[in-house]
Amino acid sequence: MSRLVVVSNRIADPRKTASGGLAVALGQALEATGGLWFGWSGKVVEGGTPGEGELRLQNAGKVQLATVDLSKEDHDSYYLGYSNGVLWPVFHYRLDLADFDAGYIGGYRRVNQMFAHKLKALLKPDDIIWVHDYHMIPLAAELRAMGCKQRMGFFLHIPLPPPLMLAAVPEHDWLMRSLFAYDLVGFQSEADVNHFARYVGTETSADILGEHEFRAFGKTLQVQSFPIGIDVDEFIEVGKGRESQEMYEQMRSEYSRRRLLLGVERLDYSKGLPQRLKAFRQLLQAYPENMGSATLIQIASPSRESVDAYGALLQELESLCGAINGNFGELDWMPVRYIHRNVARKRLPGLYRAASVALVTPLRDGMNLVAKEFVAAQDPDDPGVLVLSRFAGAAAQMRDALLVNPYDTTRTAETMQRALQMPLEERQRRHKALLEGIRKEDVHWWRQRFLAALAAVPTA
Ligand code: ADQ
Repeated sequence: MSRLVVVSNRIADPRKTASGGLAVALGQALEATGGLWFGWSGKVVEGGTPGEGELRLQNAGKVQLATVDLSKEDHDSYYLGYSNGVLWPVFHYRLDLADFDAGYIGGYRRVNQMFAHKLKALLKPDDIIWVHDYHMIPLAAELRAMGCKQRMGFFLHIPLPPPLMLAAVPEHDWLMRSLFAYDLVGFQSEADVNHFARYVGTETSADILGEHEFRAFGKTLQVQSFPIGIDVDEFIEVGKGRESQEMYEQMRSEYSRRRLLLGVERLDYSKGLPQRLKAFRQLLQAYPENMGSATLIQIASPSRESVDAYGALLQELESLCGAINGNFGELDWMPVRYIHRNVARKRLPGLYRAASVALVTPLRDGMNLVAKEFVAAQDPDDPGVLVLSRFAGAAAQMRDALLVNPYDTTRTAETMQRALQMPLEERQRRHKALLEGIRKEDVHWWRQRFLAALAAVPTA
């Protein structure tokens, strides 16, 4: 069996449960082949030389972890600048938030070249290489330029925007061309695959050989959707643990006379937090029976705070929460509890289970795993209701959620009310269908489908 090599910007030790479902799933695949996981160490070296970083190797059971440090300059241009200041906003349809600084691309190329160079020294001829996400789009092209012939696949965790919007990235030609260095490219949804097909159909001279097969730049490429899932059984197990049970009991006793609505995410403008708070305010205004009862717990963990657009969002959120609590709160009831922190993964299922309603309302999201975790954490006899944005990749699979347009705050408020009032029988029916779906298409299904498709690609 060929060795699996996973490459991603951040890596995780697959033996630590705190790492989450994706790390567990990739860890299992890596362990099966005695694999290698390569990425940035998370360390930024002040005064380090751009394009250089120390490589460290470490064994985690059968898996080898290889990490590289980044110089401050590389971190600023590759990570904060190009990846999170250009690609992230544009790929989430937020051209207004992109920072088209012409200096960033140099760092992005330089770091990808450095990663390719360091990785090449560790590769064996029959390795299978699986590269993840927008930080590393040109990695295969760099490896190929150095003579690497291995099978290479790429998975994009975030959406691919329509061609017109993609073309807002100054280097769109180069980026899309560099995807053709892979043998297989995977996206989260069919919508993303369609955007890719339309882009190569209009902006390149590619031959469309089939629904999933394209030929351009002397290379044939397979493109398919592989919607990512969670490890449902593992998450249910975490939910049975002491920390999760304690969290559940604590929330239930603290909010015994209230109805809980819950949002959990990284603090990111793609997640639709201000729109959600405005919809919640409308819920209180339009349905006054919720006064003194409905409580929104919004957990938003700190993320990328040195990117400008995130600072503005933080301020907007704090001011909205303050205004809602000031206008509607009582001595014994605060409508919004906004917590700018991480919740330990071991406690998360208990928190989900204590909520009557989950608000998963991103403006745009590749998939959104919180929606799936919420479903997995519910008590099937008395489940909570999932309100889900139609702009999350997850909406294509989770049709039994209550789907909303998060920009339409009036109807989102109506839907929140519907969720709060949903009869038990309907909640059970919807939850059962959702749980079946996330079980069938879980993270192992996702990984196996991707790796099987990659192994099946005919290579020259
Ligand atoms: P993210 O944008 O990070 O991921 P998501 O899919 O929701 O979004 O995954 C977040 C994970 O982090 C979940 O497992 C969640 O439990 C955890 N998490 C988030 N906020 C937390 C908090 N405050 N405290 C504790 N845990 C928290 C990107 C893409 C998504 C895509 C995933 C996977 O943006 O669209 O679904 O990758 O492909």
